[in-house]
Amino acid sequence: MAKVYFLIGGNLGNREQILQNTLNALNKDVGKVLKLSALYETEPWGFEHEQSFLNQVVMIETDLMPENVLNRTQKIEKDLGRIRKKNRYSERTIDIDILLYDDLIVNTERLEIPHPRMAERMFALAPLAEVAPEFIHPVNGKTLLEMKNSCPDTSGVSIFKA
Ligand code: PH2
Ligand code: MG
Ligand code: MG
Repeated sequence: MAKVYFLIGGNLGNREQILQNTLNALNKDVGKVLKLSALYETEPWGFEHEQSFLNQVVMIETDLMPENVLNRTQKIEKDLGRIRKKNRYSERTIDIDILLYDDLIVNTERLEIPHPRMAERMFALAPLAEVAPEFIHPVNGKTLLEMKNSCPDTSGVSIFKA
């Protein structure tokens, strides 16, 4: 069994309800949910929008290979009403990103694990370091807490619901 850390979040619709529906779908179609961070309210990163995000990290135990995890999470995004725009970053009901899959390194056309931009994103590192502070990033060798503490991102991140 592999342990996979996901970042889930969105800024459209009933954000809290959509995160709950996402957790239920992950638990059913990907694997057992073992750990959850608090819910974080986070400022849109990389684009402007009037509605802030709710983000959460979830740790799941699965026997699916990374590509199959991605297939399932993309299906869940679609089922929950995700509409992809052409812009690189834009508002959305739900995004499910694989941050870490054990200490595996994957670099394919479809999938990069660890998530290549997590070091620059407090909206990912704050909930991730809450759930797994001592986990060592397989590429840079730092703990997730060290990564959070050295993250240069100053965008707003606060606990919405513990
Ligand atoms: N996801 C992005 C881009 N910007 N900003 C916040 N606050 N939260 C996100 O999950 C997020 C983002 C790309 O997927
Ligand atoms: Mg994302
Ligand atoms: Mg995504």
